[in-house]
Amino acid sequence: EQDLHTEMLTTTLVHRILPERPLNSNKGTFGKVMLFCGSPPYPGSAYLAGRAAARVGAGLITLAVSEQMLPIYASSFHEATFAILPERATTAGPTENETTVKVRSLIAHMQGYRALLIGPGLGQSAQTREMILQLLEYLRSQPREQRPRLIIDADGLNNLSALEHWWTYLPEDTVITPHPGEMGRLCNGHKVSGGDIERLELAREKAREWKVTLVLKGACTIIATPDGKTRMNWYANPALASAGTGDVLGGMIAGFLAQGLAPFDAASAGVYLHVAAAQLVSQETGPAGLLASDLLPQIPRAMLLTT
Ligand code: NPW
Ligand code: AMP
Ligand code: MG
Repeated sequence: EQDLHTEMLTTTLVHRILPERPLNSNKGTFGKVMLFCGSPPYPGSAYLAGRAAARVGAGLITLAVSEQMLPIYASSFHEATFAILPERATTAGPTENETTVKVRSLIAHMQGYRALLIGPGLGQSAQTREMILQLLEYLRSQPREQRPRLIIDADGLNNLSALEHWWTYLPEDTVITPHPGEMGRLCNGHKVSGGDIERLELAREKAREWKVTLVLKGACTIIATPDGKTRMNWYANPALASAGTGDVLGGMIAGFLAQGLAPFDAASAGVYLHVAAAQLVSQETGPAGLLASDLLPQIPRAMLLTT
């Protein structure tokens, strides 16, 4: 018989999880987040995810962007720093291509970072896929304590789901955050259907099989770990059914990973506070018309309200 036990996300549980803010802290205390996100059709993704990571309290946010994209972010996100990935890179030898040079540059910038978010708005070009694979290979080669914790969302997942046994490319402790469309692609194109109990069982089974912390998004979001633990968030809010809200969630979870939360707790705090922030927006505006960016200033308030 299958074990359906699951823990509901509540204010009390999230309050217990949230990182402390010691009086004598500095930005290093709260960790650095690197984001490999955004591409010309989707610049907003990196902005939303990066600011969301900052809003949950991470110390420093760095966007890895091409020179071409830099002006967009530099003029809108003044607190961020940038890892500028060289375009038309001069290669050091015959075996090195432009992709390798970009990845090497990103890895050099990533030293000392505690979280890495790959995916929102990245697109699905051959070069992007190759960069992701090279980054994953690097992360897998590093000792656990010396590499950033990884979260993969959106096009990060779409680029992987085309590969057979895609999950074997991931380092340990990875968090993935598919919506049902992305989850279907990760499951060999099988559509994700059924009610919340079926989704809970699917999430539990796949988190075990793929050895990931799986955040299966939806009106009811389910979080499952490789060892069979699950949590659920019941606070549905249709205001969240709008573009860019998933990018905000990915950034929030990355921001909590940077503060040292374990993957299951980082995902739980992110999911709960994402909806809590949406409730604060909807108190003013109702169930329609939420802009993903409206969530951002409400995130610290939502955290305050858990105390
Ligand atoms: P349908 O149509 O509802 O039947 P895609 P995307 C399904 C970036 N963005 N329940 C849905 O099914 C992202 O980060 C950038 C059931 C449809 O088939 C990505 O990199 C923005 N089904 C990229 O754009 C703002 C659901 O999934 C498919 C479901 C593409 O991401 C927007 C749609 O998903 C966006 O975040 C649910 N709850 N949710 C920006 N401002 O820069 C989704 N589906 O094809 O993966 O497209 O999610 O828009
Ligand atoms: P994405 O599709 O990647 O932009 O992600 C959408 C985000 O909004 C996910 O975190 C979903 O769980 C959340 N979301 C969408 N619709 C609802 C809803 N009706 N109630 C609660 N959360 C929702
Ligand atoms: Mg998304």
